Amino acid sequence: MIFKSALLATALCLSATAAANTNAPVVTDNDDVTYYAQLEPKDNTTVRGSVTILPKPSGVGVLVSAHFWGIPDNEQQLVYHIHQKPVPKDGNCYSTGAHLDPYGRGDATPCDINAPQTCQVGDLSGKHGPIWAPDNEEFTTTYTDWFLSNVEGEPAFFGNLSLVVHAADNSRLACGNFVQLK
Ligand SMILES: *[C@@H]1O[C@H](CO)[C@@H](O)[C@H](O)[C@H]1NC(C)=O
Ligand SMILES: *[C@@H]1O[C@H](CO)[C@@H](O)[C@H](O)[C@H]1NC(C)=O
Ligand SMILES: [Cu+2]
Repeated sequence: MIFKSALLATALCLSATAAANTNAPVVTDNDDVTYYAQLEPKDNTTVRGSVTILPKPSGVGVLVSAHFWGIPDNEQQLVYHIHQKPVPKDGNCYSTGAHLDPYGRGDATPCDINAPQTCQVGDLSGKHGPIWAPDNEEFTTTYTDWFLSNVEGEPAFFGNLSLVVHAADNSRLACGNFVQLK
């Protein structure tokens, strides 16, 4: 009897874990390592740039520093994400899969910038704002993200994945892989 209810409790627990809309937990055990992703130059876009993800002294969260340039002067916002697969040798940004989404939130509802824990972990522009450069074709930002992990094997680990920049129509403009700097 005891065994049976333990099994039942485990099953209930598992189904709760698998349910959609699980909030991303704050990552508190990040390592002292830096990752960097540079967009591979593409002939059909002027967009270039990189994202550097640095450790914070506390190990709680990570510091994201993004720099993009060559942004078309058409007053449209670009978005950028960490995607769930690396860019293959042929450089095709459409081979990088969907967003890093370890808690199974899905794409159905847009990310609420005021509740970033409810967003897909890889949705950097959803959580922190789009690429927006109406005047000078260049955009720089730095922020803390609480939900990314730089520790291999953790659900929110991004170090073997890719950065993808999309146009306003969601087409994939440019992409590049994360590499560890130290
Ligand atoms: C990235 O590393 C994680 C381990 O943290 C592994 O589970 C996953 O399969 C790797 N992803 C790819 C696309 O190699
Ligand atoms: C850029 O070129 C690639 C390869 O030819 C193509 O797959 C992609 O759709 C193009 N992107 C845009 C925004 O035109
Ligand atoms: Cu994307």
